[in-house]
Amino acid sequence: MLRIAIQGKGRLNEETLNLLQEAGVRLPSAKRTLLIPAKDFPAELLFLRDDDIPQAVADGVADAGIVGENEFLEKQGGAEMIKRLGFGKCRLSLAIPKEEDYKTLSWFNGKKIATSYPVVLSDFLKKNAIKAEIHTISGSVEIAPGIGLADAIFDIVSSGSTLMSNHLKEVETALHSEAVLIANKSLNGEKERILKELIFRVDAVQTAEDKKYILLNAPNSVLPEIFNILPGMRSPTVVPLAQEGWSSVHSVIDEKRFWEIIGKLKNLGTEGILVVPIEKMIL
Ligand code: PRT
Ligand code: ZN
Repeated sequence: MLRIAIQGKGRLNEETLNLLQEAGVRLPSAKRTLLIPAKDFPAELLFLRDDDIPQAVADGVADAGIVGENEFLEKQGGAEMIKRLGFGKCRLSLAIPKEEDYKTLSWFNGKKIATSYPVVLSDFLKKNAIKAEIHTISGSVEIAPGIGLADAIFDIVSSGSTLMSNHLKEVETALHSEAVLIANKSLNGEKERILKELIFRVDAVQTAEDKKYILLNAPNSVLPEIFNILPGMRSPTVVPLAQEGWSSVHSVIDEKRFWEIIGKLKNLGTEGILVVPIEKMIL
């Protein structure tokens, strides 16, 4: 049994549960308790505050966890980062009052910076040889300059609208963060095996996410040109149609190249193009 710590409520909760569900780690629909065994997979989910997840995994209270990279880096040591998960994206940035004239990081020398991420901030300042005072507060960091508690802040930014409504401007980004899968460094053989299976499944979900399955009908004369456009997993599948001289072609394409590929295929005289999402993909 692998115990996975995830955020109980908050920004990461829903997407974490979605990802786990797509990986076949489903929860019974009944009531939410602190610890719930998954259906059809040897794991149980432990619902925690995001701040507590890195430590819980480091201490072995949980075997693995899903948490923002910002929290993982702040609570240094212990757990091991396994994989980036592609959601919960944000950045950790320095912001200062809008009206300040800002040119370089040296602006921060001798200043007081409010943050909930003193460890990440202190690393960043050290790396850039800036000497500033760090004032740790646990919430509503963005109001600190307005009430005279600090000269600047170091906080999570996503759209930037919180900064704007507090008359602040983002001037430096220290970290681009997203949700990450972390694990305890000394799992036993059985837990290690379950974690490997989980990683395998998450990989399959992620690989499928930016791919589409495409089916189309084409005159046989243009098949060689289609093979140049459509890569497929090995190569496209070709099935003859009942109508003489025509085939059905099946392949997998990159979401990013979707419109480019469709344009080229239409120009070749293909018909009946169907594009369908792929749920899982094992390479
Ligand atoms: O209760 P618990 O301690 O578990 O939750 P929490 O309130 O500490 O965290 P939560 O749920 O707000 O965020 C969990 C994780 O989501 C963070 O650790 C980040 O990894 C990630 N994340 C992604 C964010 C944001 N985007 C985000 N925008 N976390 C916080 N914010 C805040 C930001 O601080 C700002 O004040 O949302 C506000 C709005 O941001 P703007 O720039 O869009 O205005
Ligand atoms: Zn928190």
